[in-house]
This record gives sequence, C-alpha cells and structure tokens, in this order.
Amino acid sequence: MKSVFAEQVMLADGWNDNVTIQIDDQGCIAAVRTGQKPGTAEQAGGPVIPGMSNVHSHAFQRAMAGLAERIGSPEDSFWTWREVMYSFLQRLDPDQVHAIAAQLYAEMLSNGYTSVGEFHYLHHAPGGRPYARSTEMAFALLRAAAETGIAITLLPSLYAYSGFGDAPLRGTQTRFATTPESLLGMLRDLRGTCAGNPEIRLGVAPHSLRAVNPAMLKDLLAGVDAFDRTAPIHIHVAQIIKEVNDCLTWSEKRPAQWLLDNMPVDARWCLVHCTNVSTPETEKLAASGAVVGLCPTTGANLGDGTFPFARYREKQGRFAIGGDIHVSQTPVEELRWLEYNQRLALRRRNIAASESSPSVGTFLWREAASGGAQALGRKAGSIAPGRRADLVVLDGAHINLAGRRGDALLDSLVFCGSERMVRHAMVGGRWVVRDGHHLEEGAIAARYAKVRSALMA
Ligand code: NGQ
Ligand code: ZN
Repeated sequence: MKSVFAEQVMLADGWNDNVTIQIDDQGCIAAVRTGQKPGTAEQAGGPVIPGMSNVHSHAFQRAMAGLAERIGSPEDSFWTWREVMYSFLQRLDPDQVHAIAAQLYAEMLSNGYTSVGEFHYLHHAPGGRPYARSTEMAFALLRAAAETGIAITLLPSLYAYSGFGDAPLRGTQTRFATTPESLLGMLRDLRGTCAGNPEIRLGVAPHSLRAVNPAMLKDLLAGVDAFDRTAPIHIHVAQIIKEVNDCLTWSEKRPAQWLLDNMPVDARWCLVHCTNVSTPETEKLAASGAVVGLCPTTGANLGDGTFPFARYREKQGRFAIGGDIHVSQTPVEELRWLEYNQRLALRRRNIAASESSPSVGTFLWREAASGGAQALGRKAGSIAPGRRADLVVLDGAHINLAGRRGDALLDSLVFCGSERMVRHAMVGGRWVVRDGHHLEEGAIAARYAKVRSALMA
C-alpha cells in the first residue's frame, strides 16, 4: 500500500483540496481522503487529474504522420490518404511495428494518456501470408505497451471485404484478411498471455460495415460473448460521406442507423468517428449508452467533417477521444479541436460547458476520461476507490498554470499554449513519466529513429 498526497485533486465530484490517494499493491485506488495533511505520503508535486484514454489508435500510422501532406491530386481526400497509408504499410514487419508503437505510447504517456485502445488490423506478413503464429503482430503491440507501461485494450480487427456487398479484398488489404473464426482463434491465443494482467484487456473490432457483413458480425459477437460477455466492441462508423452513401445503397439505411437497428449497441460498444450522422441518429446514439470515439485531429486532417457534438452533448451522450492516425499525440489537441470544430460551425463559444458544469476544460477532460475508460473496459477514468490508479500530475509551476486553481487549471491546459504541462504520470500505481519524461524515452526514441530511417530508405 502506498499513499500520494496532493494539494489539489480532481475527483468525480470536482476539485478537492489536500487529498490523500491510497493505492493498494494491485495498483487500485483503495481510499481517497480530502482535507488531509501530507504526513508520510509521497508528495505528488502538482495538481492531480485522472489519466486519459486514447480509445482509437492504429499505432503504425504514427511513423507516417506528416508524410501525406503533399498534393497527389486536386481531389485529395480520405481515399487518397488511404492509398499513401496502404503503400506505407506494405513492408512493415513486427519489429518495426513494435518500435513505432513504443515511441507512440511513450509520447502519449508523457502527454497525459494512460491507456490506449489499439484497433489492430495489420495481421499478416507482406503479400497476406500469415505469420507462423497469427498473433505475431498483436504480440508486437503488447510488447510495446508492456515496455512503456501504458495500459492497453487490444482490439484485433475483423477485416474481410473491400466494400459493401462482400467485395473482395484488394492489394495490400490481404494483410488484414480475417474471418470470425480466425479472429476468435487469435483471441484464444492472446488470452493465455493476458489473463490476470490488469494492464491488458482484450476486445474485438469489426473494422466497419464496409469491411464485414452482417452474418460475420453476428458470428463474431456470439464468439466474443462466449469468451467474455463484457469484452469491448469497437467499430468505425460513418467516417466519410462515400461510406454513408454506399451503406444507403446497400441497406437503405445510414451506417449508424443500421447498427442501432440490427446490433445490440449498448455501453459495451465504442462507435468510432460517427462523423456523418443525422440528428435522429445523434440522439439515438446518445440514448444507446455507447461511447462515441471522437478523433478530431484525424477528422480535420483527413477532411472528414465534424461530429454534431453540441447536440450529442445536450442529450448526455457518452464520448471519448482517439488519436487514430496520430497526427497529434496529445489529449489536449483532441479536446481543443473537439470544442473548436463546434465553435466554428455554430459561431458560438463554450459549447461543452453548461450551467451545471461551467468549465469547458473540466467537462471535456472529466467526460472523455470517464467515457474512455468505459470504451476500453477498464475500471479507471476517475479518481475513486476501486478504480485503477491511473493518474496525471500537472506541472503546477508551468507559466500557463501557475497561480490557477481548480477548473481554471484544466481550462488553461486545454486552451492555452501547446507546451507540455504534464509533470508525472502513473499507470496502475506505477510511475512511468517523471518530470515530463518517459522513463525509457531515450532508448525507445533511438530505436524508433533507426526504424524510421530504414522505412524512408
Ligand atoms: C483505418 N482509417 O482503419 O486505418 C482507416 C482506413 C481502411 C481511418 N478510419 C483503413 N482513419 O479503410 O482500410
Ligand atoms: Zn481508425
């Protein structure tokens, strides 16, 4: 058992002063007491907030961030970006993916993310040949998580078709080829290693309605239920207009509507993007209890559109944030863009705030952390007994935070400047970032630099 003391801590009911957080040997919060004296507890060294979840990651894409910003055609869009991405992933091997993911996870931790949802579809070797062990790539990602100390929810992805109506996979997509049976086999293989490790959770990710069919989706869900009734289920939904139109042609329903009508969408689901949804869909999504996994910097980078967050928030919809293509590695930028998208679209300010929760920064951080933990099936996302001790200590002496208290700290963190304001980070009771630096960042960055040079050669 250990105790951490901080003068200011953001608890589920808001900011509290002089708080002692007691953490048991399993990495769970055992008790939280306010109005304490430091005593013999370890001093946190700054204001403490719950760690953030990055619920949507394709880790390998970190290494191509910034390399798709040149014109290919006047019609550049998600689809031409995807061609660049497909050619980038063509030769990636498990050791390279491990090096890239470790770099990404170390960066994320030093920016305040303490857990990641890895939406993993790069299963096979170049050409689509399966590795000797079908989970080889999955283990590369798990190694990166273990090395950096980030908590991971690994979501092996079912990817069977190139489009609606069972269109066969094309070219590079053979590296993703999976069936419900093969995917469940991977889960069984992974389970042996992951069981009992509180920093690993397994779920599934049918890639999107365009990449699976309804029969497969049902088989996958039945198989997963037999394995773990609470395993998280993630799926890309309505990211791009073409996908919405193709879905309408195929089923006469929009993707979010189709899912809500045909699948048991509930609190166990994370619907990623939902960029192009109608107002009725937005309201039904909010009522479903599912988490919408919002990736604002990705949506902006790819020109996807904006999720109707203002309406969704009015209906108390659950949400979380994801880095997706990793043009940003910090939760600050995702939260800021989430709010700014709506300010620009609606010509109003302070969209995420309300009378009962007047601070935009506090609302965004608190709700995204809590929704994120839900989406990752992790007992975390707030500082309370029974939750994992996933904590972020802010640098209270930073020029943007000095002299601020409570809500003003998070408003400043989210809306002022772009320097790092995270001082320390803890995952499951273990410090992994100290004084702004991930403990292994030197070795991880050196290895990543080599991999990056090899990839660029
Ligand atoms: C992905 N991109 O899963 O990485 C997709 C493109 C595909 C995003 N949703 C991959 N950001 O469609 O095959
Ligand atoms: Zn994605």
